[in-house]
Amino acid sequence: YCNVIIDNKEITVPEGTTILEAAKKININIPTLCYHPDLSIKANCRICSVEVKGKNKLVAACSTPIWDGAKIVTNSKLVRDMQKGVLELILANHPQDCLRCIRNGKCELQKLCEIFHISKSNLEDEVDALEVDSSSPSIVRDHRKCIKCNRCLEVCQESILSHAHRSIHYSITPAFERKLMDTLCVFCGQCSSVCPVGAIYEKDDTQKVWDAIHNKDKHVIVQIAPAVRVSIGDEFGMDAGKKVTGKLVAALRRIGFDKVFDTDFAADLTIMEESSELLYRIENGKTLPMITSCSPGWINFIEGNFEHLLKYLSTCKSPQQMFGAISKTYYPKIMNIDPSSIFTVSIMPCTAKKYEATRKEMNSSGFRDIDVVLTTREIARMIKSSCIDFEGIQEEEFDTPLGISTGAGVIFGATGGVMEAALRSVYEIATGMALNNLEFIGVRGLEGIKEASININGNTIKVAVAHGLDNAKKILEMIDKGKCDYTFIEIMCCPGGCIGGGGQPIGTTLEIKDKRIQSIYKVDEEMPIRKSHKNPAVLKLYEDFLGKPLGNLSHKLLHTNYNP
Ligand code: HC0
Repeated sequence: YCNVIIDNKEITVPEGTTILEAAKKININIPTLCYHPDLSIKANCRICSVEVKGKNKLVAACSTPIWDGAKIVTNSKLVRDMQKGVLELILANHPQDCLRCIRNGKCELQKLCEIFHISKSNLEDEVDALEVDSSSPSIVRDHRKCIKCNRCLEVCQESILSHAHRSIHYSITPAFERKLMDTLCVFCGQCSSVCPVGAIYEKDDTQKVWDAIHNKDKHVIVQIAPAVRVSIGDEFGMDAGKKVTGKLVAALRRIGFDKVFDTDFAADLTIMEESSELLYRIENGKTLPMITSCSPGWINFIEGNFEHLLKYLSTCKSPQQMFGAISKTYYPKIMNIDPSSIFTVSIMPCTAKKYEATRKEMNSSGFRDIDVVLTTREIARMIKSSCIDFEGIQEEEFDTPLGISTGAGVIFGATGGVMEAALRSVYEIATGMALNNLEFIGVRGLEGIKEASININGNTIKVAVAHGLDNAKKILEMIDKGKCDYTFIEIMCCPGGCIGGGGQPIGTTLEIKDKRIQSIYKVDEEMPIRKSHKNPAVLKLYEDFLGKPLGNLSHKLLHTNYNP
């Protein structure tokens, strides 16, 4: 242990504790910028410098382990001059157009400037005239705003970003300064959720939605992804993980959507198709293992890097796209509406979903499955700009029938959820017996690769769940080497699954992800129906329209194939 004094306060901390961590324990806030609790320590911005008392020496608090007998001062003149100097240097190379920036009010640099009363750099303006990269439908890179903290580079699952040039021309960029669309970027958006400023952000599609809502000829419907209901509360200062489904439904109606539906309905539909596909493959000796296909970042990854393994993917479209296809066919039929007037919006925790919706093959109904995808952050902006008191708004129910769902649908939002939902149905469909214990604990939690097995009609089916592309790669390499004995595999691109998607509120950490996961399982527990194949609205959809899972119409509308 080390006995130390920080700003005249004594504290004892275990050896190895950094100065930043020790200060936090006694509620002393040291400013940080490149530091992020879930990423490695870089110490390259130096804004967290503190003074070693009596030595006239500054050290970086984020990276320096405290030592026994240390006397640290966090607010001396030396420290304050250093902090202001760092901020002025950054500002000298940063556009000062905060009102026009997407991160206005949520920018860590802006916050620090406010704290230190810095409104303008006294240094000469050196902002580079770099072009904004808006080549992808998911993410925008505005290099001029980059403060070179390296968070994006570190969180990038595909190592798309790297260092280039030296001195004042130093930059973080894809190799050869390519545009994102010309790289193997999977558009997961993790970079955008850790960027402390507005240098990487979700492509804002909110105006398209406002235009549709204000167009009297459009019938505008919206679906809410499983993971958004336990995350959007963060945007309104509510407790992390708080379930706010009813408030979100109410807020979307206030904004002007004609109907508010649930992606969980389509998740149940996906389970019907995916379970049937799995059983068909098992019973007919077709390609196994079968791998889930609902995470678009994951699909981009396998298409870009392992095209020879595409045959292992389920042919099911994701729930987002299944919802879209149904919203342009079955829904207008039962509502007696012209399908060309329907405008379908998705609220997703994910930036890659924007890309998925633009894929050329996602229009088998004759219309685009999905017209616009908004991330959690974008819909929060729409709610705020509608002056809605989100925390105070009275909860409302989803519209029917595309708002009816089960507990199996909602757990899609956490890693392992698709697998658990599938197993609940596969077992009952294949054996005709009731499954008593619905909770497959083995596939829950944040471990990188999880395994479980289930006995179906005397055969043991081994399954696996992976999240994050490093883990996905391990699974693919096992398959490639013929060393994979799994029958069914769930893969989600983002660490933690969709609750940790790249379009989720800024400030998402591991701790917050964990709270969202717990909340999602609680929602499942409280649902009256917890198995997808018992969803009455899905059963009626088959009875009145689709026929049966894997039938001709299902194939046309709900399945797809993948491109290398
Ligand atoms: Fe997900 Fe989904 S669970 S990918 O994470 O499967 O984005 O929340 O909406 O489509 O349902 C995201 C979340 C979805 C889809 C569903 C799946």
